[in-house]
Amino acid sequence: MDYRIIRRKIESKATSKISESVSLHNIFSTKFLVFLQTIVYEAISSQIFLLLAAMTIGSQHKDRLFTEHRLPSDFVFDEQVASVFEDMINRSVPGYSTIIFMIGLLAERYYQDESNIYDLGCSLGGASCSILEHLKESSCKIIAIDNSQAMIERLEHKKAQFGERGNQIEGRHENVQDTEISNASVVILNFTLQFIPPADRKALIEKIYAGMNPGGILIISEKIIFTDEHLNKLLIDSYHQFKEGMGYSKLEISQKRTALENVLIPETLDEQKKRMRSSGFGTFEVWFQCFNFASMVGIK
Ligand code: GEK
Repeated sequence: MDYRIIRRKIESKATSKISESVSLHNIFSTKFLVFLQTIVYEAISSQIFLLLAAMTIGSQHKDRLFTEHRLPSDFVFDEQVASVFEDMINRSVPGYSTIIFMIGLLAERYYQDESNIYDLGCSLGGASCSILEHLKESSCKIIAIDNSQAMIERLEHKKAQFGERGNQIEGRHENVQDTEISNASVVILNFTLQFIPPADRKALIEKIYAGMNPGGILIISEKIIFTDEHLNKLLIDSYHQFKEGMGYSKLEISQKRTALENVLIPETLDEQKKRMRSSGFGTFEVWFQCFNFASMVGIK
């Protein structure tokens, strides 16, 4: 909801009501005008109340998890995070909505009839929903996996927006490392691999490759680091500037960074490339990058 529009409406209503009452001055007595003005002001203040109520409801979904000073603890994808996740990821990952849209486009191009689509570490199912929208005519099956119960519960509600078609997304509360991959033409790891222990990442990519059909696509998006120290600092600083621009304070940025330190382990693009090649992907390339965030495609 755009509060500026509501505020403008209230202000213009107030102005028009007051000018109306001024022109009525000639016709009605002062007593009657005072009565009229009271009604007008009451109407305006009740609208202000509605505006405040709307702002309160809206704020329940805004990510304010790191606004107050807190003791350092590792970041977890719990109920609190799930309830603000949409706002959090949109304000924390530059290009997130572009990546989500493009995942839909790529899925449309690479999906093979009667095959499976996997959204590994799906969170609220942003990528799954984009795919479902792009594959309107198909009866594709999207297997959306996350090891956060809170995320999967919310995904179930989100699916409802598609009516019957929402059932083409099968949400599963599971560790992606235990997921069996088979007959896959599209596999998505959208900012998930970075949360898998580095020593286990190769086994996961190999398992995905083995479960993919020839001609299938794997889309991996990750936070990345750079071996050149100067460049690394420049891109991290630029990213923090982006976050400030998105309304996060310096305290929020630094507390979130500390919470993610042991949980999100970024790698260089070279490390990603090497692992993809040694797991069998002949074709692999970065298709999107903004600061220290990149999205890559591997084709089997
Ligand atoms: C999106 N892809 O909106 N098994 C299953 N899920 C996991 C695991 C695991 N081992 N580890 C982490 N996750 C989404 C965004 S968020 C990225 C992905 C972020 C899940 C975790 O619970 C969380 O929901 C997701 O991976 C990472 O397109 O928050 O930066």
